[in-house]
Amino acid sequence: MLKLHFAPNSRAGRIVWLLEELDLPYELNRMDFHPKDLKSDAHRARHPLGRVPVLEDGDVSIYESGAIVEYVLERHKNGGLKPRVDAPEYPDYLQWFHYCEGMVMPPINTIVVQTILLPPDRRDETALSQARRLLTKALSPVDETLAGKDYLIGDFSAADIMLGHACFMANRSGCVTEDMSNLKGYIERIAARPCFDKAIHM
Ligand SMILES: N[C@@H](CCC(=O)N[C@@H](CS)C(=O)NCC(=O)O)C(=O)O
Repeated sequence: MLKLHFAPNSRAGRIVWLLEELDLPYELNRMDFHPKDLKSDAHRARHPLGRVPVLEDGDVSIYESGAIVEYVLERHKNGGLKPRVDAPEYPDYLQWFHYCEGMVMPPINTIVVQTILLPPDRRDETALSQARRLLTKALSPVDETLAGKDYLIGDFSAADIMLGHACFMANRSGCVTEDMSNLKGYIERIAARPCFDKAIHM
């Protein structure tokens, strides 16, 4: 049985969402998003930085949300969520899958650090407003690619599990501007998926 090490309001939600969409059974180790759990010796043995998500599958233990998504699709996929390698959508699928951690999450990380993790007296307003601007800029091509499409490559795919989750988080931080109407609609479609709703409220 797959075992997911999870904390609420984190990227671990992506893996819950994936496993629910694929209808795969899994066990959840629910931790608090707090150093007492994430930085414990037990969790550092699974992830050297004490982060989530981590997935265990028999003798396999793997971290990095994108790697976990690919691992699950290749070893356990239940009929899809990614185009074939020779499909015309495949390059776009790869691009948007990796755009998530490569371009969208770095400014989100800074926003979380500067608004939640650091104590108020150590926060840096300049770093925060730079990150907000950068995030809005990074979302602009996502808004453009969604013109006339429900999902990033047309049909729902694992690229939406990665980048759609990041877009939902970006919207919560107020960085999706009103003129990004394609992206606003996309986030509504993502939020309306029952498996996403389950993952985000877990
Ligand atoms: N690139 C990694 C990032 C993992 C990561 O930073 N996870 C955050 C939650 S979203 C975390 O565990 N933070 C706890 C901490 O920094 O102490 C991934 O995609 O899995």
